[in-house]
Amino acid sequence: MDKKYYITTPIYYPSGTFHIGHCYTTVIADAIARYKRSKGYDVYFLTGTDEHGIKIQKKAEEKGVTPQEYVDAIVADTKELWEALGITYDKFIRTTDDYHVETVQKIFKKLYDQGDIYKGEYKGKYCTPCESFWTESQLVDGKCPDCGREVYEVTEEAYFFKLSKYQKRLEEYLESHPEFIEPSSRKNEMINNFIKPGLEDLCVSRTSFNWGVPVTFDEKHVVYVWIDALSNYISALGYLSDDDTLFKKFWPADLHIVGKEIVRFHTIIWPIMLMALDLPLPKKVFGHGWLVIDGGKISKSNGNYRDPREYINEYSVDAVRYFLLREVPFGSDGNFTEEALIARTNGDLANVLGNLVNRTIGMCKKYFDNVIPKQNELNEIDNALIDYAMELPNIVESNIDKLDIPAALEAIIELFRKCNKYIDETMPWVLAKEEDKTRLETVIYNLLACAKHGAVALKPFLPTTSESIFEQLNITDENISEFATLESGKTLNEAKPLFMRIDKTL
Ligand code: ME8
Repeated sequence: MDKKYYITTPIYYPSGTFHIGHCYTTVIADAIARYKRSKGYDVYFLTGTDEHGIKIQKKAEEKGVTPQEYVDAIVADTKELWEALGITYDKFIRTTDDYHVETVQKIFKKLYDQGDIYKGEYKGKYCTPCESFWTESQLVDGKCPDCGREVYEVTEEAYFFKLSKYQKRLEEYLESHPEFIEPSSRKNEMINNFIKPGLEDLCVSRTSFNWGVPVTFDEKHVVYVWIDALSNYISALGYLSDDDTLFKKFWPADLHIVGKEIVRFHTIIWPIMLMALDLPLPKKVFGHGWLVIDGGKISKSNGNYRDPREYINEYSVDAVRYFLLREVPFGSDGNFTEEALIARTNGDLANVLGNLVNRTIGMCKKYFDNVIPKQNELNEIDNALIDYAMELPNIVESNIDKLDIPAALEAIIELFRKCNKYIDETMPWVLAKEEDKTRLETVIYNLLACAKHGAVALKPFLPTTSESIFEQLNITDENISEFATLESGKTLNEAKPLFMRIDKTL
């Protein structure tokens, strides 16, 4: 079996503080990376920032700082946010890193030398106040999509990348690799809306601003957007550098997770770039939906912005991670509201998971002085619960393989639900009263063991919670190939509430 796994998020524009929507992609990628590591894969998880372009240049000018100073501050802040969210990336790439700039220059030159990039004229619409170029299709009612003002026809010397030359090869590839774009609805959209009508060559350089990677053989030009941005996935691994060990080991990527609006660039421009460079294509591009508030994408310009760290501080990192991983059916859009975050935390985390662990450890203290009891003879009710706990890793795995993280989490919470029901059915307080010690031991043992199985399954998704359960159970080993691995006679640690019920009216 191929035991390496290369997973990436998009590289983010550092054009302001990040919002909960950016956290969505990153937390999903982190959970998958952690899961694959737990399955013994050698994982390489890449994230980073996409730092060039006219927008960044203008923002820096507005602030009276250099573009580099401007992005440095945001990148430092971003890294803090990822730390607060428990993101375990292996590398953080910045497109202003020297090695990336050099690789982009080499790629651009290579494509130029082999005739895939050529010099031409860019004709487009220009908005003077915004200093932005737009294509016809980006305009809104023929006006600038940013400020709504008139735009003017301009002509500028530019380099173009011959997408058209590779159209047929791309179509054939998509036909023969149905797993390449997921969900499949996005694949159909790409083929029918963008590829079939005919690919136009792509403008890949600009002369009207200079905050970008300079074209080595024509210094007026800087590389424009996608060749710079997409190359990050291979420059991060040392492609075309003196040391390409990581590239040889990890390329092609196993999974690029991207938002739906950039699926097009990752499934048309990126595969064509790789074909032109004679490199294998990534195994899968998954296009997820957006987190929306009242139907609008969360963003500063939409006015529905709050710093994700406020939620982390108020509700805990795992409450935020859980919400992001569980709430939105993967692939679709999902609504983000603080009410929904609170409802998820109170419902699944406090009432089901937290309550079960707390009750179980509390009963062990009450009836057995905190010492793990023996597991005696099992009956039908026990076996039904144990069978589910033993099946859980397979259910989680098959859902992760489909990238259906909400379903994987639902299956884990279901174990805790079943345990709460098991308590109602077995009524340990009655067993205690009737002094049926043998049965009481078994019931409490099974509940403790289920808490362990649940904690192991939760680990990639809610690492802090999982660790806390392990600590309370006084265990470090994760052997779950058998059910009854807890050591009878061992003392538990003090019970600690995992999630407090949030009583807050918004
Ligand atoms: O597109 N909900 O950067 P970006 C869910 N630099 N996802 C969201 C979101 C929301 N409300 N808002 C943003 C770029 N995202 C390029 C990528 S890759 C070679 C270059 C997601 O900062 C968005 O869908 O605008 C995208 O996947 C990611 O954040 C980065 O967006």
